[in-house]
Amino acid sequence: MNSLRQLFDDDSIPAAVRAQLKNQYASVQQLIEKLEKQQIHIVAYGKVSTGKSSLLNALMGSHHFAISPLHGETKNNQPLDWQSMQQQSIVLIDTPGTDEFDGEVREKMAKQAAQQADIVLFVLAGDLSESELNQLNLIASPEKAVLLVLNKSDLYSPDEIQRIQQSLNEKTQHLNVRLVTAASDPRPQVILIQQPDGSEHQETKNVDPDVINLKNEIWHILEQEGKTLSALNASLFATDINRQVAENIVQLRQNAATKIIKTYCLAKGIGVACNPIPVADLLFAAGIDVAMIRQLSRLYGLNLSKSDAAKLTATIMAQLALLMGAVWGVNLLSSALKTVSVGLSTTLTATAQGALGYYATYLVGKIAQQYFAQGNSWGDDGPKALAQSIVKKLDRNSILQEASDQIMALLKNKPKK
Ligand SMILES: Nc1nc2c(ncn2[C@@H]2O[C@H](COP(=O)(O)OP(=O)(O)OP(=O)(O)O)[C@@H](O)[C@H]2O)c(=O)[nH]1
Ligand SMILES: [Mg+2]
Repeated sequence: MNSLRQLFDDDSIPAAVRAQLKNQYASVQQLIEKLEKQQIHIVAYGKVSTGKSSLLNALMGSHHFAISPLHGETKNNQPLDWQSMQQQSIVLIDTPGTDEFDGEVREKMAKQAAQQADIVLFVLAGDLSESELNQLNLIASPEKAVLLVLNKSDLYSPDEIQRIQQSLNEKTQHLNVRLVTAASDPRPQVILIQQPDGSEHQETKNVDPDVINLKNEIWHILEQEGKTLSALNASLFATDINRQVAENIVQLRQNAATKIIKTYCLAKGIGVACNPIPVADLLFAAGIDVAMIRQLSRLYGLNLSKSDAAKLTATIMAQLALLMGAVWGVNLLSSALKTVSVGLSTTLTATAQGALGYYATYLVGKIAQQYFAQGNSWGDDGPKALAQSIVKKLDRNSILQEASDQIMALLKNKPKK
């Protein structure tokens, strides 16, 4: 049994069971497709020189969009020419800022921006002017996620920020917008250094952009819209987000990984139950495991090739074979047998073997997951130690029990041969 395709075509497995496995597999495919294909469009929008281009650069941590103190640095005036940058599933779109005099063009653009974007960043460098409020009225709607970004916050004192925030809240209370402050390209700080001899001199220190609140707000909007899975691997969320968001990201990935692993485990378990193979070969019937590892690698933004996935699988198998050599045989089979309830003696051994197939794939999946979660690394102590710690951590009997319950539930209507 080398692959899912073979399994889906295998007529020793009842057609209804195959259909069910196919269904589960389709939902894993959907999850991966969302991760890879669903795009999230974030548009920066606002008056000239409010810092739209620098804000997008700061979000991505790179200098993709040109910035300049001159008004009108971002020039393309046609919405179709808007500059964009794609980072995994997130597409950032920069729009040219204009001044107060071209209301009509702006109005058109506002509509375009609103239509195309999942999230609009309406960028301000101070309080809202009347023309900005008009634009905002055009963009904001109950269905549209709009973040009102008070940028250049480094230019204001905390009191001034509070005053501007208050005014912004008053002006926008009828609208569905959220307010957030940022500093996308803060001025360097001048600091006075006092020498031991009492003399003083000035030093300038660069200040990092501050877009943490903005990133968090973006994540919350994606959460509300059920789009977090798509955003999982975007580098936008790789660093400096708050603890709760970071925990959510880890959790989200773990849940998706568990779903992938369990789907492949069940497929393997059913395959083995219907076509029992010698227990000693279980570790090396690897086709399904390779496919699982490829899917897991995508979840972690790595996208392994088939041959790299096969190599990784072989490394993990080798560790398991070393570790389990002694137990991986009669011992293990007898503990698997214990999980199968009596009264179904015809399928008893088959189910027990299926459960072992499930367990082997489960171990491979969990070890690979840990390897990916550690950034494609075995950790300081190498693959053997990692495999060992996972085997130790997992409760073998409860996994075998879950496996045989699921296999038996699926196969209970299997016609007797
Ligand atoms: N003090 C301060 N200056 C900023 C900040 N963000 C951007 N700037 C400066 O504001 C100027 C305009 O920045 P851009 O990012 O080019 O602004 P833009 O909105 O894209 O401008 P246009 O494309 O011309 O509409 C540049 O000189 C930036 O260095 C900030 O957070 N603090
Ligand atoms: Mg610009």
